[in-house]
Amino acid sequence: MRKVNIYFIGTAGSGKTHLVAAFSEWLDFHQIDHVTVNLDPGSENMPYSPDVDVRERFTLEDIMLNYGVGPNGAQILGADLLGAEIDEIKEEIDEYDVPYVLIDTPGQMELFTLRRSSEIVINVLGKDSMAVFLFDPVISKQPDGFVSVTFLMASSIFRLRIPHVPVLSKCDLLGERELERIERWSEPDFLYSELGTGVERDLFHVIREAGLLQKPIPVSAKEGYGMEDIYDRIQEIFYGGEDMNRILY
Ligand SMILES: Nc1nc2c(ncn2[C@@H]2O[C@H](COP(=O)(O)OP(=O)(O)O)[C@@H](O)[C@H]2O)c(=O)[nH]1
Ligand SMILES: [Mg+2]
Repeated sequence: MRKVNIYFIGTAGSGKTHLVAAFSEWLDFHQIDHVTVNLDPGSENMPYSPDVDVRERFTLEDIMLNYGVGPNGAQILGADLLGAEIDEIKEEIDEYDVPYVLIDTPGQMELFTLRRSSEIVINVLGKDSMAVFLFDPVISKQPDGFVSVTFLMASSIFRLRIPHVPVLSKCDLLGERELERIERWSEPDFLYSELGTGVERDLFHVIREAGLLQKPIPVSAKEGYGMEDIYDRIQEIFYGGEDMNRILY
């Protein structure tokens, strides 16, 4: 069966793990087969039980003990170990004959997006891959924060070279007017008018020219909304006949 790998990527605490749980529940409810994979060796108190879990191979604590490093060193080593173990993780995933693989990535996004092991992971797990990229609402509710997160998404697209679907996570934390304002920032003129001068405006031109100014899908893992919209985007990307080379998000 064709397997689509969906990587959940975003800054620390943006809600990746809870969104994997909520999206998995939504798929269950609609009887759509899938498997959940946790690639974060430091994950604690998870809201779902991953079907495949890197923590069965190593945890951040194991790494700190075995290599005599602190928490930051352990995260970096963990990211590199992931590349070394990914063939075996793939074998575990392949035991499930399902169309969708939901992949929860390490807490700090740069551990996944900027390290070479992520290229290895994506290559090994397969070319039918995409990312759900989370915009944290606490950061994204200021225009300069929104632009900054858009740049983080750009770096992730640039490194991973797979389609990215931007979502605005934890929308239950935003008031109606705050949400409307963020949604309007995908209109270039509106965002431009809200930005300061100088470098903010220069960077704005870069993201607009690159076609990165997108309206993120509003979602809430807590209240369970937005899941259908994510599913629809996945369908469009993989089954909608769009040219994969042309889609970056
Ligand atoms: N209100 C609210 N909080 C959320 C939501 N999703 C996640 N959180 C909270 O945000 C924090 C970080 O979430 P987590 O999924 O662990 O983020 P990760 O580091 O990106 O995996 C946790 O305290 C969650 O309870 C949501 O949809 N709504
Ligand atoms: Mg997490």
